[in-house]
Amino acid sequence: MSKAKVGCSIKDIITVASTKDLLNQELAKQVRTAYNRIEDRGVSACLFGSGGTCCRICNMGPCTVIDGVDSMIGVCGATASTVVARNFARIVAAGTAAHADHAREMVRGFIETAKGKTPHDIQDVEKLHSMAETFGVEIEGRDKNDIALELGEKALAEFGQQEGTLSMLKRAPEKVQEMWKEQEIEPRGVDREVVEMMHRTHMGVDQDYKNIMKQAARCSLADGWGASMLSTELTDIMFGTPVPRRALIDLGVLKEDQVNVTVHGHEPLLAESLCMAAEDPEILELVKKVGAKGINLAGVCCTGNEILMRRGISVAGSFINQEMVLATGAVEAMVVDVQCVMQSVAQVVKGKHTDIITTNYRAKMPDAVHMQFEEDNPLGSAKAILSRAVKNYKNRGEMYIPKDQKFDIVVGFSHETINNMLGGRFRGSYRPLNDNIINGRIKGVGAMVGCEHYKYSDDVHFKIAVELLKNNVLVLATGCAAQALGRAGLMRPEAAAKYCGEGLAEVCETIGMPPVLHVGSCVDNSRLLIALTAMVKEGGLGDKISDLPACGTAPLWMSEKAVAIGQYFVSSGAHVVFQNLPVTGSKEMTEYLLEGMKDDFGACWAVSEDPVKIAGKMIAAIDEKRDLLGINKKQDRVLFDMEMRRDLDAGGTGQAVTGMGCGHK
Ligand code: SF4
Ligand code: MSK
Repeated sequence: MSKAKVGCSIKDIITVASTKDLLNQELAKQVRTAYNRIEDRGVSACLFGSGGTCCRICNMGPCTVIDGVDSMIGVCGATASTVVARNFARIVAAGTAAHADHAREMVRGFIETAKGKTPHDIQDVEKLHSMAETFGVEIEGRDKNDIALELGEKALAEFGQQEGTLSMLKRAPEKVQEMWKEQEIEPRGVDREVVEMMHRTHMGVDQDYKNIMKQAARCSLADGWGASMLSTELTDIMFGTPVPRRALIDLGVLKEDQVNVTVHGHEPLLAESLCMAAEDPEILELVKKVGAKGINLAGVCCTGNEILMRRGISVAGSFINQEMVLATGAVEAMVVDVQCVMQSVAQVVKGKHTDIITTNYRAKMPDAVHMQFEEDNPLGSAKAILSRAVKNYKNRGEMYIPKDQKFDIVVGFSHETINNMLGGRFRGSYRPLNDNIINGRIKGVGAMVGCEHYKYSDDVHFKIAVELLKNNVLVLATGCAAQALGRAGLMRPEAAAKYCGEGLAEVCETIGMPPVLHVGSCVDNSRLLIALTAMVKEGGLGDKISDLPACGTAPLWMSEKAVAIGQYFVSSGAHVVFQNLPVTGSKEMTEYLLEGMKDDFGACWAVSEDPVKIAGKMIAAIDEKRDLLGINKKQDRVLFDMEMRRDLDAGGTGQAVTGMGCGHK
């Protein structure tokens, strides 16, 4: 596969047409981007860093350790396995901390909303009641805001909880809960697991790689089933659970005659407030005054996914496009909060009219404008930010928008959408999915999640997805991976006929769904845990997540969050394939991650650099589960006759298809 080598031409690894087009323009040639920096970096990656064997956790080091070489252990005697495990576990802790801090902000916003102190509302009462049940909050005869307030306070308390277990764990299949108990990895409190992980990886504490990894597993579960799931669910309750919508993606969503404001980061409180402020008469008046035809909000990265899923707002670009979005010269402001914002964005806009506006005291950067998002005045903050952006419009100079580059996508596949789409609004069910997996029309489910980066060609996600679809594996996608697949045209119902094997194509065409379902942001990987749990509970595919013919990948992982996500999937029983892991410096750790974890959690990690091989490993893992379930027999092709279609449609499936037309922007 194409891989960026030091000193090679990075253009070899760019396949996204809008990026190619823009980089060929004089305007874009004036800015330095990650593509230039990759080309210019004069040193190759450190082998100790790549293999996880560089330890700098005490001042007797840094120590570079070589596995099996006695003279190359740490000054303190730490072996390669200990060093690699500590480094890996700290990645999991950092990823968990990022999701947890995001989740805490959402819970605090949820509480403020329940108190009536924000312009938001409790929108999904059904989900509110279900979450209340999980947290033991009484709902009978109570106002929705009362319930929400008690729920929010109980949820917030679980971040600092010291004893017991997190309430959300009860949502997992019983056998999975039993496994966690047996392995002693049930998280007690969200923050506690991160703190304990950092303590145990401090110099001279936990020096048994398996014991370190046990805490890494517990920490990751505090992320997936604790923080992330909490964030997703409370965000849905506040801003609405996603339903299918049509939208657009890629640089072409920017508009020449409008004020373009891009929102980048992760926490949707800011983005939702900006969406509301963009409709405010005062702002619209200001827009008119500067001679623009409107205000065009567009998403970047996971904030983009949040407002895409809930509002159908177009996405200008994913992680690797953040500099490209600005290089167009057409953006009046990029408003950012936390995570995945490259420091270079402030340099890309130097000399341009564009403002980079940081909004969170936790995330400032040099050369950006800081406008604190005030939690007790979200609309006021959002209006102040937009006013500044609108005023910039008059100063717009040279610009280039690759106009033809925008692609139709259908998004909004929350667990509830999948449930209703398959089983019908009134008797939502995963039965049709399970049945189609059992009868072989669908081989299994592949989750494609996580980030992108600049080391490999940017069509890796597409290549993996095409292999999976051809082999009748339904793809569920989140994060920047989802955006890459949307940009590649796989999130349109028509893609089913072009890319899927016969069985999957038939199911997609009958239901009218795309073969790749956009499930949300990186926090929303928790929706995948919910979907896997629903498949187990529906019956016929075993009684644990590890029994399911399902497998995940985050091929172009960049962020520490992706490793936390990978680990919580493995700790829950779902096999995952990554492109690489920083554990190769220890034979024991490599063997434990790639094999041994299976004995403990029923699933393990796998690695491969090549996209086709990644897909092959996922398919092999799915086939192995099908064999164990006894459902891997070759099925005769059965065409859906009218009666079968009626069966599917009786539950409202057809409605779900036609219902997908909403919200086209
Ligand atoms: Fe070196 Fe041990 Fe200190 Fe790590 S903890 S830097 S291996 S002496
Ligand atoms: S934004 S974590 S690059 S998915 Fe969630 Fe994208 Fe990965 Fe950031």
